[in-house]
Amino acid sequence: MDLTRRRLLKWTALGLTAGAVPARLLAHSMSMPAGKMTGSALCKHAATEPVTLPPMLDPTRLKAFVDPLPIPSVMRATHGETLKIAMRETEQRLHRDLKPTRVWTYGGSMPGPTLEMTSGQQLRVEFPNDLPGKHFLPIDHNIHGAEKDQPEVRAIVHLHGGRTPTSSDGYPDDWYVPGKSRVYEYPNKQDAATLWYHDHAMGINRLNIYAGMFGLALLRDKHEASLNLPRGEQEIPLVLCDRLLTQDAQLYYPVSGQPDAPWVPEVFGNAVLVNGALLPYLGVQPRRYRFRVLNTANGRFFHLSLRGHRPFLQIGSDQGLLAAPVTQTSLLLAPGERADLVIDFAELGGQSIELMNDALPIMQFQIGSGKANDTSQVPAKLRDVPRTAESSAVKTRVLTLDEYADCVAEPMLMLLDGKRWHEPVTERPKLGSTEIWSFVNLTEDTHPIHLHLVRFQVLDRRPFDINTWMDSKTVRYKGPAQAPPPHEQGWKDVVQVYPGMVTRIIATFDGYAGRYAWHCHLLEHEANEMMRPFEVVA
Ligand SMILES: [Cu+2]
Repeated sequence: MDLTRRRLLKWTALGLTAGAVPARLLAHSMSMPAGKMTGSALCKHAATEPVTLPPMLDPTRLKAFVDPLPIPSVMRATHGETLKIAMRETEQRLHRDLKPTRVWTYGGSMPGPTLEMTSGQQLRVEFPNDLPGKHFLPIDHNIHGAEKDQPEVRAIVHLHGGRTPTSSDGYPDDWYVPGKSRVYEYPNKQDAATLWYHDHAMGINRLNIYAGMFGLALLRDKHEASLNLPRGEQEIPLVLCDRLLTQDAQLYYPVSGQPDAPWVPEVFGNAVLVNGALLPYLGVQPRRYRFRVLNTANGRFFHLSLRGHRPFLQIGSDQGLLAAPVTQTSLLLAPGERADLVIDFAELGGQSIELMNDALPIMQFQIGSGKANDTSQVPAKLRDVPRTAESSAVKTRVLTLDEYADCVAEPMLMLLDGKRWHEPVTERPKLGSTEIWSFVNLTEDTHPIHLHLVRFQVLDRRPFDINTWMDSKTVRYKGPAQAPPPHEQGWKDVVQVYPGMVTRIIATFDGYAGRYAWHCHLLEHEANEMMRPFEVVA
């Protein structure tokens, strides 16, 4: 039995959902671009031993919908004061019948507190690193930035989706150790959007985020407030992630079986958490609710629907409101992406309905009986989202997404444009200029690509011939360009770059000059080394 097959069985034995996981793992047994990697480096995984797993939790044996959905606490700076949120280890109960789980948090809970921010008003947040000196998840010292001579525990906060000066953007090399602290300044000179904050420390943020270091940040503006969307108790965050939990309800981070190189290409859990809870319920009234949905998973795409494929409205995406609401019956949310949804429970009084990920429920809405006086609205026009004209772009960059497998077809490295993080900066857009970035995906995976600093629009996706690219580095299209669906026509900061396609985005690099990161938001890819710097030059 070859290794890929063996690992696949191992993962399946963990009770992972049928279908999605094996397909994605299998997708990795692909050929590598010829001539890029040769010699013994290719055989880094050849000596892999079977991994002895601790006994794992079977979440299907837990009683579902007995815990109320936790709502993260809210922090706002009403008088311009500096907020303080310490990174620290704690224990958190993920389900009524489970022992508490060790987690690393912002402010003592996973997710951390929701930051409430106002467009145009600067927010200052101090994030002291009060984490322990030792990591409790397996560091791979072969990963760039996580070498043996580096401190084990390092952290830096990135406000995902924020238009932030580079000094406060959480540049991955800019980490600090336990006992140190830093104040971040968020000018918030941007439209209302569902942002989030998470760790970005070089080489280990996949572990820090897995440990629990993420939280929501809701940026509001006057226009959005004028729309009379559901608000207050009818506006609910849904922060989604999956985790591998042991029978003792502790986080398990999978390893390769190579003790010196424990990195694995993707991580999928046996338990889906909503706001840090396993199979919670939310009591609602028979009226409209607005849900701010965020996928913070390391590797899992959530394929969300309501049971029975009951329709709901999508009103926003990563960077705020869409131009108009879109009726959806399901939604595929990649790691890093956000969706702003409105669900109307008016016809469901006295009933319950589950939020599903594929065929599995992840939480339940329990709708009260009687009538609710709902004065909220979802206007047919939400805001202007003018399309950025292709003709306004001064430059088009063609950038490849690459994956390199070892001698036993195990993925061992992913790159952007064939380059590693530490190589010289090659993307240097001029401040205020508009560019098209054209992602040529040479792998067999969808990669959610995220650019810091900017918001962008998806232009199109178009199938291309990979063999022609391999032979001559030219794009030969095999079919017509496909416009993004309506829910992807708003402002975005993560784009799902499909296999076999060229995906084009258009962005104006305004805001601040300086060095930023762009990367795949599958955290294991990002770590090894699907992340590159770019520099906005004044
Ligand atoms: Cu990726």
